[in-house]
Amino acid sequence: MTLKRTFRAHGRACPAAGPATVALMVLALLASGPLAAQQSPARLTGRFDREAGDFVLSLGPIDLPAGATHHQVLQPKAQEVPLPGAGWLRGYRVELVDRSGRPVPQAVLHHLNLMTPGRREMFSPIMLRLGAAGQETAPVKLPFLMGFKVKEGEKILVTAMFANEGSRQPYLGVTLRVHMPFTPEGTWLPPFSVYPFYIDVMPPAGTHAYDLPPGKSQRSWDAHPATAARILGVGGHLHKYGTLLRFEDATARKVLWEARPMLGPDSDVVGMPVGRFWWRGGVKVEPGHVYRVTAFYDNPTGRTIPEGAMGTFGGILVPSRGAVWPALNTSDPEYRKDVLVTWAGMQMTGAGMDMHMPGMAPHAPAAPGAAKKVPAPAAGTSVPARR
Ligand SMILES: [Cu+2]
Repeated sequence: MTLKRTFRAHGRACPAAGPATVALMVLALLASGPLAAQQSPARLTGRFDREAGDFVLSLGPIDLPAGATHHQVLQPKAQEVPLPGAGWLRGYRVELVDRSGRPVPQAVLHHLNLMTPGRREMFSPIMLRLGAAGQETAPVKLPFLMGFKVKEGEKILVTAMFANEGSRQPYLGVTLRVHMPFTPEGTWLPPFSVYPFYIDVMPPAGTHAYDLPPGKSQRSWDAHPATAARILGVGGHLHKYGTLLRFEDATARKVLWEARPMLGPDSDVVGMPVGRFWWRGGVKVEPGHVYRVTAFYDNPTGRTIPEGAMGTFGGILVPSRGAVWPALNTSDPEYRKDVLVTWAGMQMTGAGMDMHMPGMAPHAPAAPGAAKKVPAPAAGTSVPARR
């Protein structure tokens, strides 16, 4: 993916938002601006494509003037639709067409986030993330016979942002379609039920890009699962100058997975390896342990890059035998903040993000998931940079 572009987009898109500033940002957003005064006509609809076997989300129409930054586009609001039936979702791919049905390049997709507002994440109380996509995200497909079980009428919440920067071609009446392979309940060969999970190096709710200091740096987030589970596959997302993403059991002082980004010309991050563990029954995680995600960067520019970094880790897991998925707590402050930020359209998670369901990513080589001993971290601090 062209991280340079993602990166610039992030620079403008993700105003630094600590918890204290989010409320102010909401107010600022609600206050009148040239675009805030206008309502986007874009509506979200869902239908079942029986022929393809896909549940299809459609969001549009969206007008993308030539050269428009995401600030100059009338962005669709966060919206949700109910699923028409019970079954299993098995991945997603995005498609964009203009009002005449002509294909529109995926480069106009700044970011897309798919959530199930009626459920929470395993490692935090925020809404469950089903997936994310940006301009370079390839189709995401769960391994054969794995799926995320959904109920009839369950809602899918969609946030998306568009831009047409660096293009002389306007695109009018654009519709974003998200095709989600769907296996209805009652099938003769039901998929094995798995869940997505997501951990960011920034706090769960709010903006996830952060300022990248010059030189070597690292940022960590500690979390624990609400119940015991087995992680079947993982992946992640870093920006330019990212050098390593690590997931470790801080309690057991064991690295469970780490990967260096794949680099393209200009040292742009073009992808991240994925880790696949299902062949060995998964990697066990338990509520009594602390798990740490760390993003390592080495910024050679000699200056701080505003909103220049992200560190996102995610994958698929199954609750251990006898464990049940944690219930949503709508009074949890972190959950409430997530809802506020999401519906205000300010959530920047996942611009250029590969996915939350790795192991489904085509072309991504498996990374060694070998467990290694790491130096003992002091409680609540980051592990020493070890590159
Ligand atoms: Cu990013």
